[in-house]
Amino acid sequence: MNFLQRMKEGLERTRQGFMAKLTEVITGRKFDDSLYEDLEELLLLHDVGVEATAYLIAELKKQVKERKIATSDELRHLLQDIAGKTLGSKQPLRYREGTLNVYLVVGVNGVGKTTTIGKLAERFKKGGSKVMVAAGDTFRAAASSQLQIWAARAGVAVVSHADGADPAAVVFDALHAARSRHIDLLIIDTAGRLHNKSNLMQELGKIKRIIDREAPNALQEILLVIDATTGQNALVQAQEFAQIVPVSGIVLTKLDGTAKGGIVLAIAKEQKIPIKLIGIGEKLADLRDFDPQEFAAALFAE
Ligand SMILES: Nc1nc2c(ncn2[C@@H]2O[C@H](COP(=O)(O)OP(=O)(O)OP(=O)(O)O)[C@@H](O)[C@H]2O)c(=O)[nH]1
Ligand SMILES: [Mg+2]
Repeated sequence: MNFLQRMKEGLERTRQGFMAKLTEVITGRKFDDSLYEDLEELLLLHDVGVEATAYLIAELKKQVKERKIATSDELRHLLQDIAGKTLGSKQPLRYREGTLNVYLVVGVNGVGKTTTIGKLAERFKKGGSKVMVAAGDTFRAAASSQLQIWAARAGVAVVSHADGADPAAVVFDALHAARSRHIDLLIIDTAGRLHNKSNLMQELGKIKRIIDREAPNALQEILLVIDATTGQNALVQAQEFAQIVPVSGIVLTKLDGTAKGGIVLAIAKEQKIPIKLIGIGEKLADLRDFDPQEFAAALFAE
């Protein structure tokens, strides 16, 4: 199965929810206000968000005139085109050869942080990098053993302390171990923080300061993992985390589990932070570099 095919499958719920209704809404319709109202409602219903929806509808109206769009098929292609442009350009995960790369993975509980780390560890290990993971989630019992299972599967080193230990101390140790063992990539897991718990957010700030201090020359990515099934709340999470640490990329997981894949458009339009990875399933290959054009194509393809 090729890449696009798998992507289409991963987005099947959204495709069936959103795209099926889109076809229903536009087929055989006159391009008048009532059509645009129905389209607007459809977009909002699928978590495209207020800002992105307003933008898409305005662009659609404008370009329908300019390009003299006449059929519903042309309209669908135009919408795909506009959606693709709204998603912006591809911004892959940064990685620099010959230095230490540090990925700090943050996000509320259950979004898929540890799973994402496991998949990234395996991907980079397979690519020839020396990878280490750090169990910075000392808050939840069994969190570090879950990470250890992933690390064992990927065949990478892991640094962990006892449950309840200071996560900053784990990170400190991991950074030193990474340096002495000439690690290329250190990926740090963190607790599933509740964004309204200021003490936990402060802890995250402390971890960030330790990385800055102990590995000033490392390439850093701070990845915020968001569960696509949480809908508009995803935007709130992004804002709150971004206030504590300089989030450099979003990982949007569980797109396979929702009909509301439109959240991708909302994030792209309302967040300055680029989506770098998306999760469309449980397999290793289901953690994808986010490619806006490929995504739009998979979403709108018939
Ligand atoms: N369907 C699907 N499931 C996913 C995806 N990513 C993660 N999951 C599942 O989501 C669940 C939670 O994943 P974890 O990696 O444990 O989440 P976490 O953020 O580390 O959770 P805490 O450690 O409790 O904060 C697991 O059952 C994963 O298999 C995805 O892209 N698609
Ligand atoms: Mg976890």
